[in-house]
Amino acid sequence: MIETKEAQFEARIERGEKIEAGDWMPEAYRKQLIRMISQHAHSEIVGMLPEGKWIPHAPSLHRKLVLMAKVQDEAGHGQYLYHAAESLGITRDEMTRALLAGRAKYASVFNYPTDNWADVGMIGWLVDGAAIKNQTMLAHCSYGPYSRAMVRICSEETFHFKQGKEMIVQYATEGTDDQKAQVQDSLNRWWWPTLMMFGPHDAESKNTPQLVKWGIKTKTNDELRQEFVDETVPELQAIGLTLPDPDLRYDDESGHWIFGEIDWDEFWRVVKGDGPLNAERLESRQNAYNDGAWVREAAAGFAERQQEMVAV
Ligand code: BYC
Repeated sequence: MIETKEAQFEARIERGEKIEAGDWMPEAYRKQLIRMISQHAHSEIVGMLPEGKWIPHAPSLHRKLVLMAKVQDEAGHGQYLYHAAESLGITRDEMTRALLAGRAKYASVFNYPTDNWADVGMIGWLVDGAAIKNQTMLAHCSYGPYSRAMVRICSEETFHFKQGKEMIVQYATEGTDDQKAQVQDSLNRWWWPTLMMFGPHDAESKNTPQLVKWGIKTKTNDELRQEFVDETVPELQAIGLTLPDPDLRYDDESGHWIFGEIDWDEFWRVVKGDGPLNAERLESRQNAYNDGAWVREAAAGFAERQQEMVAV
Protein backbone atom coordinates (compact mmCIF):
# COMPACT_ATOMS: atom_id res chain seq x y z
CA MET A 1 0.00 0.00 0.00
CA ILE A 2 1.38 3.45 -0.90
CA GLU A 3 0.86 5.93 1.91
CA THR A 4 0.31 9.57 1.08
CA LYS A 5 2.83 12.08 2.44
CA GLU A 6 0.13 13.41 4.74
CA ALA A 7 -0.54 9.94 6.17
CA GLN A 8 3.19 9.39 6.75
CA PHE A 9 3.41 12.79 8.44
CA GLU A 10 0.48 12.02 10.73
CA ALA A 11 1.95 8.61 11.55
CA ARG A 12 5.18 10.33 12.65
CA ILE A 13 3.22 12.59 14.95
CA GLU A 14 1.28 9.61 16.26
CA ARG A 15 4.59 7.90 17.13
CA GLY A 16 5.68 11.02 19.05
CA GLU A 17 8.47 11.95 16.60
CA LYS A 18 9.47 15.59 16.29
CA ILE A 19 8.98 17.31 12.94
CA GLU A 20 12.11 19.27 12.00
CA ALA A 21 12.56 22.37 9.85
CA GLY A 22 13.53 20.65 6.59
CA ASP A 23 10.96 17.85 6.85
CA TRP A 24 7.89 17.61 4.62
CA MET A 25 4.83 19.06 6.34
CA PRO A 26 1.31 19.99 5.23
CA GLU A 27 1.00 23.65 4.29
CA ALA A 28 -1.70 24.16 6.94
CA TYR A 29 0.66 22.80 9.65
CA ARG A 30 3.36 25.25 8.57
CA LYS A 31 0.88 28.15 8.52
CA GLN A 32 -0.56 27.30 11.93
CA LEU A 33 2.93 27.22 13.43
CA ILE A 34 3.96 30.51 11.84
CA ARG A 35 0.76 32.11 13.16
CA MET A 36 1.21 30.80 16.66
CA ILE A 37 5.00 31.17 17.05
CA SER A 38 5.07 34.69 15.60
CA GLN A 39 2.21 35.78 17.90
CA HIS A 40 4.09 34.22 20.77
CA ALA A 41 7.31 36.09 19.84
CA HIS A 42 5.43 39.40 19.59
CA SER A 43 3.89 38.73 23.03
CA GLU A 44 7.33 38.38 24.56
CA ILE A 45 8.54 41.63 22.99
CA VAL A 46 5.43 43.71 23.71
CA GLY A 47 5.32 42.03 27.14
CA MET A 48 8.56 43.83 28.06
CA LEU A 49 6.74 47.17 28.10
CA PRO A 50 4.38 46.95 31.13
CA GLU A 51 7.12 45.87 33.53
CA GLY A 52 9.95 47.75 31.78
CA LYS A 53 8.19 50.99 32.70
CA TRP A 54 8.95 50.29 36.38
CA ILE A 55 12.71 49.69 36.08
CA PRO A 56 13.62 53.32 36.94
CA HIS A 57 11.22 53.25 39.91
CA ALA A 58 12.24 49.96 41.56
CA PRO A 59 12.28 50.43 45.36
CA SER A 60 15.75 48.86 45.87
CA LEU A 61 18.87 47.90 43.92
CA HIS A 62 18.05 44.23 44.45
CA ARG A 63 14.52 44.59 43.01
CA LYS A 64 15.90 46.63 40.11
CA LEU A 65 18.49 43.99 39.19
CA VAL A 66 15.89 41.22 39.30
CA LEU A 67 13.44 43.19 37.17
CA MET A 68 16.09 44.15 34.62
CA ALA A 69 17.14 40.50 34.30
CA LYS A 70 13.52 39.46 33.83
CA VAL A 71 12.75 42.03 31.15
CA GLN A 72 15.97 41.13 29.30
CA ASP A 73 14.96 37.47 29.44
CA GLU A 74 11.68 38.34 27.70
CA ALA A 75 13.68 39.93 24.85
CA GLY A 76 15.70 36.71 24.62
CA HIS A 77 12.48 34.67 24.45
CA GLY A 78 11.36 36.82 21.55
CA GLN A 79 14.65 36.07 19.79
CA TYR A 80 14.37 32.29 20.21
CA LEU A 81 10.80 32.38 18.97
CA TYR A 82 11.43 34.60 15.93
CA HIS A 83 14.22 32.17 14.96
CA ALA A 84 11.89 29.18 15.41
CA ALA A 85 9.32 30.89 13.15
CA GLU A 86 12.02 31.73 10.57
CA SER A 87 12.80 28.01 10.30
CA LEU A 88 9.33 27.70 8.68
CA GLY A 89 10.09 30.11 5.86
CA ILE A 90 8.97 33.53 7.06
CA THR A 91 11.46 36.36 7.60
CA ARG A 92 11.95 38.37 10.76
CA ASP A 93 11.27 41.47 8.71
CA GLU A 94 7.86 40.19 7.56
CA MET A 95 6.87 39.37 11.13
CA THR A 96 8.05 42.73 12.45
CA ARG A 97 6.20 44.62 9.73
CA ALA A 98 2.99 42.72 10.52
CA LEU A 99 3.31 43.72 14.19
CA LEU A 100 4.11 47.36 13.48
CA ALA A 101 1.24 47.66 11.00
CA GLY A 102 -1.20 46.35 13.63
CA ARG A 103 -1.93 43.21 11.57
CA ALA A 104 -0.36 40.73 14.01
CA LYS A 105 -1.82 39.55 17.29
CA TYR A 106 -0.03 39.31 20.63
CA ALA A 107 -1.27 38.34 24.10
CA SER A 108 -4.16 40.63 25.07
CA VAL A 109 -2.94 40.88 28.68
CA PHE A 110 -0.12 43.25 27.71
CA ASN A 111 -2.59 45.95 26.72
CA TYR A 112 -3.41 46.71 30.35
CA PRO A 113 -1.58 49.37 32.38
CA THR A 114 0.84 48.76 35.25
CA ASP A 115 -0.45 51.31 37.76
CA ASN A 116 1.53 50.43 40.87
CA TRP A 117 4.78 48.69 41.83
CA ALA A 118 2.92 45.59 43.06
CA ASP A 119 1.85 45.02 39.43
CA VAL A 120 5.43 43.91 38.72
CA GLY A 121 5.11 41.09 41.28
CA MET A 122 1.56 40.26 40.22
CA ILE A 123 2.59 39.92 36.56
CA GLY A 124 5.40 37.57 37.60
CA TRP A 125 3.08 35.39 39.64
CA LEU A 126 -0.06 35.44 37.50
CA VAL A 127 0.96 36.26 33.93
CA ASP A 128 4.20 34.27 33.93
CA GLY A 129 2.39 31.54 35.89
CA ALA A 130 -0.30 31.32 33.21
CA ALA A 131 2.35 31.41 30.48
CA ILE A 132 4.27 28.53 32.11
CA LYS A 133 1.09 26.41 32.20
CA ASN A 134 0.61 26.89 28.51
CA GLN A 135 4.31 26.65 27.59
CA THR A 136 4.96 23.48 29.57
CA MET A 137 2.40 21.90 27.28
CA LEU A 138 4.00 23.47 24.19
CA ALA A 139 7.41 22.08 25.25
CA HIS A 140 5.95 18.71 24.18
CA CYS A 141 4.63 19.98 20.86
CA SER A 142 5.35 18.14 17.62
CA TYR A 143 7.52 20.83 16.00
CA GLY A 144 11.12 20.38 17.22
CA PRO A 145 12.38 24.01 17.07
CA TYR A 146 9.30 25.33 18.92
CA SER A 147 9.39 22.60 21.56
CA ARG A 148 13.12 23.12 22.25
CA ALA A 149 12.66 26.90 22.52
CA MET A 150 9.89 26.22 25.04
CA VAL A 151 12.10 24.07 27.27
CA ARG A 152 14.58 26.90 27.68
CA ILE A 153 11.90 29.58 28.01
CA CYS A 154 10.04 27.62 30.69
CA SER A 155 13.11 27.34 32.89
CA GLU A 156 13.60 31.11 32.72
CA GLU A 157 9.89 31.77 33.27
CA THR A 158 10.09 29.71 36.44
CA PHE A 159 12.52 32.28 37.83
CA HIS A 160 10.10 35.05 36.75
CA PHE A 161 7.24 33.31 38.47
CA LYS A 162 9.20 32.79 41.69
CA GLN A 163 10.43 36.38 41.95
CA GLY A 164 6.87 37.65 41.44
CA LYS A 165 5.36 35.30 43.98
CA GLU A 166 8.09 36.05 46.53
CA MET A 167 7.40 39.77 46.17
CA ILE A 168 3.63 39.45 46.51
CA VAL A 169 3.82 37.05 49.46
CA GLN A 170 6.22 39.40 51.24
CA TYR A 171 4.08 42.51 50.72
CA ALA A 172 0.82 40.72 51.52
CA THR A 173 2.05 39.07 54.72
CA GLU A 174 4.74 41.40 56.12
CA GLY A 175 4.10 44.66 54.23
CA THR A 176 2.75 48.01 55.37
CA ASP A 177 -0.97 48.75 55.03
CA ASP A 178 -0.17 50.63 51.84
CA GLN A 179 1.74 47.66 50.36
CA LYS A 180 -1.10 45.29 51.29
CA ALA A 181 -3.62 47.62 49.63
CA GLN A 182 -1.44 47.85 46.49
CA VAL A 183 -1.29 44.08 46.24
CA GLN A 184 -5.08 43.68 46.53
CA ASP A 185 -5.65 46.47 44.00
CA SER A 186 -3.20 44.79 41.64
CA LEU A 187 -4.91 41.40 41.95
CA ASN A 188 -8.29 43.04 41.27
CA ARG A 189 -6.98 44.43 37.97
CA TRP A 190 -4.85 41.48 36.75
CA TRP A 191 -7.00 38.45 37.64
CA TRP A 192 -9.43 38.60 34.74
CA PRO A 193 -6.95 39.65 32.01
CA THR A 194 -4.78 36.71 33.14
CA LEU A 195 -7.64 34.24 32.71
CA MET A 196 -8.22 35.69 29.24
CA MET A 197 -4.64 34.79 28.27
CA PHE A 198 -5.71 31.16 27.78
CA GLY A 199 -7.91 32.19 24.86
CA PRO A 200 -11.64 31.75 24.12
CA HIS A 201 -13.76 28.88 25.43
CA ASP A 202 -13.08 25.61 23.62
CA ALA A 203 -16.37 25.86 21.71
CA GLU A 204 -15.22 29.22 20.26
CA SER A 205 -11.59 28.24 19.69
CA LYS A 206 -11.43 27.72 15.93
CA ASN A 207 -7.78 26.65 15.88
CA THR A 208 -7.76 24.10 18.70
CA PRO A 209 -9.09 21.02 16.79
CA GLN A 210 -6.37 21.26 14.13
CA LEU A 211 -3.64 22.08 16.66
CA VAL A 212 -4.61 19.10 18.83
CA LYS A 213 -4.82 16.79 15.81
CA TRP A 214 -1.22 17.68 14.88
CA GLY A 215 0.19 17.51 18.39
CA ILE A 216 0.91 21.23 18.61
CA LYS A 217 -1.46 21.64 21.55
CA THR A 218 -2.09 18.66 23.80
CA LYS A 219 -4.59 20.44 26.07
CA THR A 220 -7.39 22.86 25.31
CA ASN A 221 -7.75 26.50 26.39
CA ASP A 222 -10.41 25.67 29.01
CA GLU A 223 -8.43 22.73 30.42
CA LEU A 224 -5.32 24.85 30.97
CA ARG A 225 -7.34 27.75 32.41
CA GLN A 226 -9.02 25.42 34.92
CA GLU A 227 -5.67 23.93 35.98
CA PHE A 228 -4.33 27.44 36.55
CA VAL A 229 -7.36 28.51 38.60
CA ASP A 230 -7.26 25.32 40.72
CA GLU A 231 -3.59 25.86 41.57
CA THR A 232 -3.60 29.62 42.03
CA VAL A 233 -6.80 30.45 43.95
CA PRO A 234 -5.90 28.61 47.21
CA GLU A 235 -2.42 30.16 47.19
CA LEU A 236 -3.75 33.70 46.81
CA GLN A 237 -6.37 33.11 49.48
CA ALA A 238 -3.75 31.65 51.85
CA ILE A 239 -1.99 35.02 52.03
CA GLY A 240 -5.23 36.88 52.81
CA LEU A 241 -6.12 38.14 49.32
CA THR A 242 -9.65 38.26 47.93
CA LEU A 243 -10.29 37.15 44.37
CA PRO A 244 -12.39 39.70 42.41
CA ASP A 245 -15.02 37.10 41.50
CA PRO A 246 -18.27 36.86 43.50
CA ASP A 247 -19.15 33.55 41.81
CA LEU A 248 -15.92 31.80 42.80
CA ARG A 249 -16.54 28.64 44.87
CA TYR A 250 -14.91 25.28 45.47
CA ASP A 251 -16.91 22.34 44.17
CA ASP A 252 -16.34 19.29 46.39
CA GLU A 253 -17.79 16.89 43.88
CA SER A 254 -15.50 17.75 40.96
CA GLY A 255 -12.57 18.96 43.08
CA HIS A 256 -12.39 22.13 40.98
CA TRP A 257 -12.80 25.84 41.65
CA ILE A 258 -15.84 27.09 39.77
CA PHE A 259 -15.33 30.65 38.58
CA GLY A 260 -17.53 33.36 37.08
CA GLU A 261 -17.86 34.09 33.38
CA ILE A 262 -15.08 36.04 31.71
CA ASP A 263 -16.15 39.29 30.04
CA TRP A 264 -15.72 38.03 26.47
CA ASP A 265 -16.80 41.34 24.95
CA GLU A 266 -13.85 42.97 26.68
CA PHE A 267 -11.56 40.12 25.55
CA TRP A 268 -12.45 40.48 21.87
CA ARG A 269 -12.29 44.28 22.04
CA VAL A 270 -8.71 44.07 23.35
CA VAL A 271 -7.72 41.33 20.86
CA LYS A 272 -9.07 43.47 17.99
CA GLY A 273 -6.99 46.47 19.01
CA ASP A 274 -9.31 48.50 21.22
CA GLY A 275 -7.93 47.78 24.67
CA PRO A 276 -6.74 50.33 27.24
CA LEU A 277 -3.19 50.56 25.85
CA ASN A 278 -3.16 48.86 22.41
CA ALA A 279 -2.36 52.12 20.61
CA GLU A 280 0.37 53.05 23.10
CA ARG A 281 1.99 49.60 22.89
CA LEU A 282 2.14 49.74 19.10
CA GLU A 283 3.53 53.26 19.16
CA SER A 284 6.29 52.16 21.56
CA ARG A 285 7.27 49.32 19.23
CA GLN A 286 7.16 51.63 16.18
CA ASN A 287 9.40 54.16 17.95
CA ALA A 288 11.84 51.42 19.00
CA TYR A 289 11.95 50.19 15.38
CA ASN A 290 12.60 53.69 14.03
CA ASP A 291 15.23 54.42 16.69
CA GLY A 292 17.03 51.21 15.73
CA ALA A 293 17.25 52.08 12.01
CA TRP A 294 20.93 53.08 12.28
CA VAL A 295 21.81 49.70 13.81
CA ARG A 296 20.13 47.82 10.96
CA GLU A 297 21.87 50.05 8.41
CA ALA A 298 25.26 49.56 10.07
CA ALA A 299 24.75 45.77 10.25
CA ALA A 300 23.69 45.63 6.57
CA GLY A 301 26.69 47.79 5.58
CA PHE A 302 29.03 45.52 7.53
CA ALA A 303 27.61 42.39 5.87
CA GLU A 304 27.97 44.01 2.43
CA ARG A 305 31.60 44.94 3.17
CA GLN A 306 32.36 41.39 4.30
CA GLN A 307 30.98 40.04 1.02
CA GLU A 308 33.07 42.51 -0.98
CA MET A 309 36.19 41.39 0.88
CA VAL A 310 35.39 37.70 0.21
CA ALA A 311 34.91 38.53 -3.50
CA VAL A 312 38.32 40.28 -3.74
N1 BYC B 1 -4.57 37.37 23.20
O1 BYC B 1 -8.60 29.57 18.16
P1 BYC B 1 -7.96 30.19 19.36
C1 BYC B 1 4.89 35.85 28.41
C2 BYC B 1 -6.69 34.79 19.29
S1 BYC B 1 4.35 35.98 26.76
C3 BYC B 1 -4.63 37.69 21.89
O2 BYC B 1 -8.25 29.60 20.68
P2 BYC B 1 -5.26 29.26 19.55
C4 BYC B 1 5.40 37.03 29.09
C5 BYC B 1 -5.99 33.67 18.55
O3 BYC B 1 -4.69 34.04 18.16
C6 BYC B 1 3.73 34.39 26.40
N2 BYC B 1 -5.21 36.90 20.95
O4 BYC B 1 -6.38 30.29 19.12
C7 BYC B 1 6.06 38.02 28.38
C8 BYC B 1 -6.94 33.42 17.39
O5 BYC B 1 -6.75 34.42 16.39
P3 BYC B 1 -6.09 34.08 14.93
C9 BYC B 1 2.39 34.43 25.75
C10 BYC B 1 -5.73 35.74 21.37
O6 BYC B 1 -4.03 29.61 18.84
C11 BYC B 1 6.45 39.18 29.03
C12 BYC B 1 -8.29 33.72 17.99
O7 BYC B 1 -8.07 34.51 19.14
N3 BYC B 1 2.03 33.08 25.42
O8 BYC B 1 4.83 34.82 28.96
O9 BYC B 1 -5.77 27.85 19.45
C13 BYC B 1 6.22 39.35 30.39
C14 BYC B 1 -9.05 32.45 18.36
O10 BYC B 1 -8.34 31.74 19.40
C15 BYC B 1 -5.68 35.33 22.72
C16 BYC B 1 1.72 32.69 24.16
O11 BYC B 1 1.71 33.46 23.25
C17 BYC B 1 -5.07 36.19 23.65
N4 BYC B 1 -5.00 35.90 24.95
O12 BYC B 1 -5.08 29.52 21.12
C18 BYC B 1 5.58 38.35 31.10
C19 BYC B 1 1.39 31.23 23.99
N5 BYC B 1 -6.28 34.12 22.81
O13 BYC B 1 -4.62 33.87 15.15
C20 BYC B 1 5.18 37.19 30.47
C21 BYC B 1 1.31 30.74 22.56
C22 BYC B 1 -6.70 33.80 21.58
O14 BYC B 1 -6.74 32.81 14.43
N6 BYC B 1 -0.02 30.78 22.03
N7 BYC B 1 -6.37 34.76 20.70
O15 BYC B 1 -6.38 35.30 14.11
C23 BYC B 1 -1.00 29.89 22.37
O16 BYC B 1 -0.81 29.01 23.18
C24 BYC B 1 -2.31 29.98 21.67
O17 BYC B 1 -2.13 30.67 20.46
C25 BYC B 1 -3.45 30.67 22.50
C26 BYC B 1 -4.71 30.80 21.60
C27 BYC B 1 -3.77 29.84 23.72
C28 BYC B 1 -3.04 32.09 22.90
